[in-house]
Amino acid sequence: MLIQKPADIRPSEITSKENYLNRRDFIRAGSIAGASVLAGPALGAIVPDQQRARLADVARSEFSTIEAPNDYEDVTTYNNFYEFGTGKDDPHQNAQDFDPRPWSITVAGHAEKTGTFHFEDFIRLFDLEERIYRMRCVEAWSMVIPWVGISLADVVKHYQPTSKARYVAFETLHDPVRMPGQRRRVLDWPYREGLTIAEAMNPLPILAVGVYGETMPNQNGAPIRLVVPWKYGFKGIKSIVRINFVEKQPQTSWNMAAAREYGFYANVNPEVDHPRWSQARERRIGAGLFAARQPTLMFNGYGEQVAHLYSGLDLRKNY
Ligand SMILES: Nc1nc2c(c(=O)[nH]1)N[C@H]1C(S)=C(S)[C@@H](COP(=O)(O)O)O[C@H]1N2
Ligand SMILES: [Mo]
Repeated sequence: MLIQKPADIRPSEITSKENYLNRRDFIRAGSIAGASVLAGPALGAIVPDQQRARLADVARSEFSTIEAPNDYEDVTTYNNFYEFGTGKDDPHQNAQDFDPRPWSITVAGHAEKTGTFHFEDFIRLFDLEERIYRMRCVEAWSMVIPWVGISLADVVKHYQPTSKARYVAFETLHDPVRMPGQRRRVLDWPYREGLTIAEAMNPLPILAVGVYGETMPNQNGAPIRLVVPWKYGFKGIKSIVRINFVEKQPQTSWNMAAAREYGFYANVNPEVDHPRWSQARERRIGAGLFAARQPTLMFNGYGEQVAHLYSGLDLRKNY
């Protein structure tokens, strides 16, 4: 990392005004390849990506942690995105040529409003916010990531699910030409995830469209991905093309691959170990080679906001 950003300074205070766009420009910029609206010089020097643009007028949400975010390089070069390879550096290496625009999102199933929408039309109805969240991967590492996104609850309310809708299912783009990792059957593509309606209506989950005040880097799930901060990272499905309101608990990729290891709920829980490793502690990326692993918190520290969703549920059985 060339420049270490001090904690708790908004990206907007670091980056020069020229790099800012108004919201209309941001939306337009996304569709112009090689637009002149590049990341600030320091960021551009690390990860050149012609398509990134600043997201303007983004207020920080009260749900943000005051913990120091991981630096930009960690967030954008240490990734899990099997559509672009199974290594940590693969997504950053192999997703550079992925072009996430134009993009459309289909909303289907038990809802009053359904249809297929251009990405820009889909997000423009909702307020963008910055949400700095802890992310705990099931592999026992963690980061703090400054996302920019829209509230999933707002999206769900807008489409008006009917009483038949008990779950929301999400799907990633399935296109082995554009996502070369899908040519190997490491998972049953497309990547699939889901939440209960109550989880989706909680104020914490977001559909993220950026990090560090910029449009989403490809390797982080461009142009739009789910973030559910109290669940293991694999629930945060990337590059979403389909949102489906369903009656039955949907099949989810990691659960289909290894049900004993990855449950549908996947709430962060230091007391329920993965069959092959302990979940009691985590390695904070960027903390340094000799830093001690830190304790993992129940619900990743978001219990106050979400524990009520699971009252009466045996979290050992419903892992
Ligand atoms: N489509 C898709 N979404 C995905 C994954 C994936 O392989 N494919 N990996 C998941 C896992 S295991 C984690 S930890 C997070 C990582 O998000 P990040 O790379 O933006 O930190 O994305 C999740 N979303
Ligand atoms: Mo993960």
